[in-house]
Amino acid sequence: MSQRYLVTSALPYINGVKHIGNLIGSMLPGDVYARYLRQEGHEVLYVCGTDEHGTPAELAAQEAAMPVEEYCAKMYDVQTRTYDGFGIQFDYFGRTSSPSNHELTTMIFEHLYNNGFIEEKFINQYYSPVDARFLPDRYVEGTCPHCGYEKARGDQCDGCGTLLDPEDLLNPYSVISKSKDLVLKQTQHFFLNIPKLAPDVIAWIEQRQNWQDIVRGIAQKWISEGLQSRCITRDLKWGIKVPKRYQASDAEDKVFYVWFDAPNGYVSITMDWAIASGDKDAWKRWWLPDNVDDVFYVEFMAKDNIPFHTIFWPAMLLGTKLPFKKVDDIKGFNWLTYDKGKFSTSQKRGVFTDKALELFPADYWRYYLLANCPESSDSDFTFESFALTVNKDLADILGNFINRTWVLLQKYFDMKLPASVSPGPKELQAKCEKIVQEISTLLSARKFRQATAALRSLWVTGNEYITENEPWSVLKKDTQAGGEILSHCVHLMRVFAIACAPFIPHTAKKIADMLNLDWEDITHTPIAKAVSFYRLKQGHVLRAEAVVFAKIDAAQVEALTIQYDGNHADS
Ligand code: B3M
Ligand code: ZN
Repeated sequence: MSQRYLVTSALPYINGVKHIGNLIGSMLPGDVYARYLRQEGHEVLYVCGTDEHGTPAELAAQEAAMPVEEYCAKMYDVQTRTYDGFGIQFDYFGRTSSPSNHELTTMIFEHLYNNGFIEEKFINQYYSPVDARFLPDRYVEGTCPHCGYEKARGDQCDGCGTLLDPEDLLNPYSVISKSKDLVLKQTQHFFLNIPKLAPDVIAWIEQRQNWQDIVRGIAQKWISEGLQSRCITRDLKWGIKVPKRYQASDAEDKVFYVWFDAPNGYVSITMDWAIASGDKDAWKRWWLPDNVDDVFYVEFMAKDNIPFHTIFWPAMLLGTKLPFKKVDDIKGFNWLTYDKGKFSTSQKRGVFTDKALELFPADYWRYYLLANCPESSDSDFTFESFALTVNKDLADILGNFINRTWVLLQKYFDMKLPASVSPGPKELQAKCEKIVQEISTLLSARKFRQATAALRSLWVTGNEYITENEPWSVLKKDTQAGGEILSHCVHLMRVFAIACAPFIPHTAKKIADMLNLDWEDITHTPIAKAVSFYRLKQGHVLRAEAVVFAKIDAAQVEALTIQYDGNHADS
């Protein structure tokens, strides 16, 4: 198939380091999928970047006592380095504050305006005399009228998840000064006329029967609750400015609402990738292809982002009347909870991505998170279950198999492959063939939890083979026969490296190094073809240094559980 694949992960907010739940809810599965497709030989473009506008960015910069541009530049670097540490292989990791996104978002607004999908309204908005400014979204907090949660934000209630307008809040106060002296003042704003776009959006969604239930369900819910016009401008300094010529002369300066510019970021980041790769028009092949079916576009995100990607952004794109590529499939994720509760930045509850990498190697996290991916329901992180998974699957199964093979090769064969055996005993081969097919099918269907379980069963198969055949005993009597068993194990390790590559690439690379094999070759062999048609030659030189998985002991689990429970904020 000549289809090319466009992959995006929800753009992480700039306001701080993300926790491991954010990682498994978008970027990590996006990476596994993109790596899998590249390995299959497909042309892939995987883009992501920081979402830098809106009140969260302004407020976080204020808290850090930094100018917002500087704060964003710093956090962009921090996030870039962190994802790199996890081995997330973006083709480009950009920023929504880039000039290209300013231009693109302005262009999209103008098309929507000219096509009659933008309404201008004068609305009442909270103004804080103490702060001498309007208070958009998160600058106002108060009590949720639906659930009574007392720290509901002006845009959404964290207690019950309902989307709110600041005026819905009871007992509102300014987040900046805590002042309750707020007055409603009239000011001009622009709205995206979603009701007018609704027939097109609904017809478009109707063609998306392949979407997974959680995604269709959330989209249908928004539609059945009645699509309403949404305000797309805000009274903020930081953001993409609404062109002056559209603003009433007495209006305060407005910028676009963060959700109006963030999704355009997928396109503008691709434009920045194109510029960096030396062909500034290369983005058009992905977003304005001659034939939309030449590109298969998959988005990865957590469930709270689904309404914006199924309705709001498609409505914007449809309203431009430009032939933009729109999403083919959305992979939505439930929540990863932390010890049965929420991750919390302010309370330092849970493991954040920068700390995670200081604690354990990236592949421990990748493997654990994929094995426990919150796909069909929420899943819960505890250090206890983390240690159990690492110790059992990585150390006892995969590590033990590799270790036993390597010790014997060193002892009896001076790290040279004893025999040219391939593809291995019939039964073992058949078993492995079946599993690699399964892994490949599951990855292609974007079922990460099951795919990881299948990967594990491949390691189990290897481990059972070596346990049942006892090369350590055979070698004492028959070097030839023992050498053959070990050679089958080496062959299996190559299969492991190929199958592991999208999931735990650092480990896969180490195994390839042990086998003295070319990494390029490993990452260009489709997983389903890992078993057959390969022959390592007798005498092939192997490398002594082996991959090790250090076990996590009970004392360490206890210490970490206490350290990250949110009651030890100095950790
Ligand atoms: N930044 C929300 C989030 O990080 C938002 C996603 C934007 S995707 C265009 O969950
Ligand atoms: Zn609520």
